[in-house]
Amino acid sequence: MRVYKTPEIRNVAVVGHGASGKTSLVDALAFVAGTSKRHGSVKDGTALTDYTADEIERKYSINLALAVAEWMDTKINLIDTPGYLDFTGDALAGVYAADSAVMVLSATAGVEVGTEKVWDYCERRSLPRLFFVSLMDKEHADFERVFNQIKEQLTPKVIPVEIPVGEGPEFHGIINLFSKKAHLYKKGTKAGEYDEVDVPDEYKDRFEKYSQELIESIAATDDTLLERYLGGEEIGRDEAIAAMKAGMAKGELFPLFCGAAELTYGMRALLNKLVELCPAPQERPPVEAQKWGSAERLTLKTDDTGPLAAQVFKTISEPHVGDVTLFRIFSGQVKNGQEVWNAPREVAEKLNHLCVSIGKERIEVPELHSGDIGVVAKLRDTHTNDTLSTKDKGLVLPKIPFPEPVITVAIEVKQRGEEDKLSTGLHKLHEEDPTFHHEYNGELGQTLIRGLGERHLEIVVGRLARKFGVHAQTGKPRVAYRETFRGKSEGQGKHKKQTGGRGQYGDCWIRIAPLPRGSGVQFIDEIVGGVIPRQYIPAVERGVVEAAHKGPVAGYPVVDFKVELYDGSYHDVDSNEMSFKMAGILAFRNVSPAAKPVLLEPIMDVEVWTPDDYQGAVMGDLSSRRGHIVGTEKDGRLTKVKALVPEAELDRYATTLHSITHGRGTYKMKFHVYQDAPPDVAAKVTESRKKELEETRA
Ligand SMILES: Nc1nc2c(ncn2[C@@H]2O[C@H](COP(=O)(O)OP(=O)(O)O)[C@@H](O)[C@H]2O)c(=O)[nH]1
Ligand SMILES: [Mg+2]
Repeated sequence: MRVYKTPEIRNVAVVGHGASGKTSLVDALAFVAGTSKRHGSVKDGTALTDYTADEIERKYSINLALAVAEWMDTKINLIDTPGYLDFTGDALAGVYAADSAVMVLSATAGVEVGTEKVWDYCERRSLPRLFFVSLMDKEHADFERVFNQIKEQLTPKVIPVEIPVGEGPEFHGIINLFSKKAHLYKKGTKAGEYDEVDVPDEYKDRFEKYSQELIESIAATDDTLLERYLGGEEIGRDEAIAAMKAGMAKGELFPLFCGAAELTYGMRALLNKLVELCPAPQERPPVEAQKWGSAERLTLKTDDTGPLAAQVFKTISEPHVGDVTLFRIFSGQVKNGQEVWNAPREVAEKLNHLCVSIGKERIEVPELHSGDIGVVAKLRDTHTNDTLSTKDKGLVLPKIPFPEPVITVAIEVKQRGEEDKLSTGLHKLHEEDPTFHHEYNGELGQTLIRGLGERHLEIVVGRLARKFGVHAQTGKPRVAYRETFRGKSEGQGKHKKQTGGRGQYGDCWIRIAPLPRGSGVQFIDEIVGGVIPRQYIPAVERGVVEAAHKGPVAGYPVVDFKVELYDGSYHDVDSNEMSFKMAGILAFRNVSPAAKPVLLEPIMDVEVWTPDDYQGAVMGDLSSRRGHIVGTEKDGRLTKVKALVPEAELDRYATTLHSITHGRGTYKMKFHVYQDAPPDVAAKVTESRKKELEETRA
C-alpha cells in the first residue's frame, strides 16, 4: 500500500444500531474499492472486520476494527464499530478517532436505540455525518419511512442525494440527484457495476421533487448561493458539492444515501461521496493538548511539521501476537521503527513494524502522515486512552470520555490459589477496555466487576479464561447492611482472669442510646472520681467500637448510636489496657441485644430515563422492587423517574430495564441512606447471614 499524505486521508466511523449492516458495508466498500480482494460476509464469518473468535461465533461485532478502501487516490480509513449497547465504548472510541461518520440504518428497522445513541456521540464532537439506508433489498424495505424517521427523531436537516429504484426484492438501482442519472445494477454483479441511464419515466416526478429539495437545502446554507438560485441561476455540480461539504462541516446538512452492501449496490456512489464530502484530517478543528506535568496547553493542527500527538483509542489482544495498539495521529507524523514517549507512564515505546490494518491483516508501512490511523503490536506499557508523543514535548490529549458502568456482579475463581492471576487479569482487561472496571471490596469480601451489560461481562469472563487461564464464575454482589438501635439499655462488661502470676482485670458500665441517621458512633466519658483511671478509658472505647463491627442482629456493623461510660472499677496490679478493651467488648455484647437492635438496608437514589410509552412499566417495576417513587419530570425526549429503592432489590436492574424499555431506558444510581429493613426482609437476611458466617467458620 502506498503512503498517503494528510489531504488524501478520510477517517470515517461507521456507526449505527446492531444488525443495521455496518460490518457488511465496510467489507463491501473495501472490496468494491479493490483494496480487499475478497467479498466477505458476516453470515459465513468471513467479514473483514468481524474476525475475532467471539465475533465469528456470535455473528455480531464486539470490537471496533479497521479496514481501508483506496478510492480516487484517497485512503478511506473505515472504522467499523459494534452497535450493541454493551460494547458502546468502542462505538464512542470510533467516533473520537474519526473526522466524519456514516450513520447506518436498516431499511426495515429505521431509527433504533443504538442509532440515537451514536447520533449523540457524533453530536458531542460535531462530526460531519451522512446517513446510509442499508439492506434496501430486504423484504419490507421502505426508504421513505426511514427518511421520515430520521427527520422526526434525529434531525430535520437530513437530505436525500440518492433515491432507490425499486425496494425490497425489487431493488435494482439508484437515482443520483447530483448527476441526474440512474444507475441500474447488472444482475449478478460482484463489484457494483451498473448501467448509467436516464431517469426512468415512472420516477420522473419523484426525481423532480427530491432534486428540488436537494438544491434548495444546499442553497440555503450559503447566502450568495441562495441569492443566485432565487435569481434563477443554475448551480453547477462542483459548486453544489462544495457547498454541501461546507454545510456538513457546520452541521447544517446531513446527506442521505442508500444501497445493499451484500449485493454491492450503491457502494461506488458512496465511496465517491466519502471522498468528496467528508473532511480530510486537516480540515477539522484543531485539538488542545496539555504538556504533561505543567498547566501549559498547546493548540495542535493536523500537520506533519507539528509536534507528535497520537491517541490510543483501542487495544486488541490477539492470539499469538499479544496486544495490538490502534492509534490516531492528531499532530505530527511517525516513521516505522521510531521511538515515541508515553508521558504519564514515563515509558519510551518503539513503533516497530508500523502497520495499517485491514481487518485482521496488517500491512507494514514506512511512515504515517498527520491525521492517519495506524496500528503497532507489542508496546511495553501503553494502553487505551494514552497519548504517544516525543520525550522533549511530552504531550497528553484529552481523554475519550468512556461511558460509566451500569451493572455490577461479583466474581470469584473456581479454583483456589488463582486469586492473584484473577486480579492481574482483571487489571489488564481494564487497561484494554476502559468501560470495564473491577475492585476488591473488603467489607463484602468480594471482588466486584462492573461493565455496560451482562453480555459485556460475559465476554470479559471468557477473555479471562482464554487469555489468562483463569476460570472464574460470577454471582450476586453482597449487600452492605448495617445495624442500629431503636431503644436504650445499660449494663456491665467485666473481664477478670487469674492465671498464676499477674492477673487481668477490667470492669465497666455502659449505657447505649440511638442517634439520628448519619451520626456515627459517639463515645461519652462520664467517669467521675477515677473509678476507671484516665489511661484506660480510650481502651474501653476501642473495645466498644471493635465489638460494634459485628452487631447483635446479623453480625453487620452497628452505626448511629452513643455509648456513655458511667461506672466501673479497677485493680491496682491486674488492670491494664488489654483488660479494659476486653471489658468494653463484653459490655457491648451484653448490653446491645436489649437496646432494640434493628437491621438497616442501603437505599439507593435511582434516576431512570425512559420514553413516555414505557413510563408506566418502569414505575410498576420499581414499585415491585419495594421502591418508592419520588417524582417524574420531562427531560428532553424522555421522562425522568426518580425513586428510592433498596439496593438488595436492584441486582441486574440494567438487564430488566433494557428489556422493559426495549433498550431505550438508561439509569443512574447512587447511595442515598440507610433505612430500617422491613421485618420479613430482616429475618431473611439474618437467616442467610447466619449460614454465611457458619460457612466461613467451617
Ligand atoms: N438482505 C441483506 N442483508 C444484509 C445486507 N447487509 C447485511 N445484511 C445482513 O444483515 C445482518 C447484519 O449485518 P451486519 O453487517 O453484521 O450488521 P452490523 O451489526 O451493523 O455490523 C447480517 O445477517 C447480514 O448478512 C444487505 O445488503 N442485504
Ligand atoms: Mg458489525
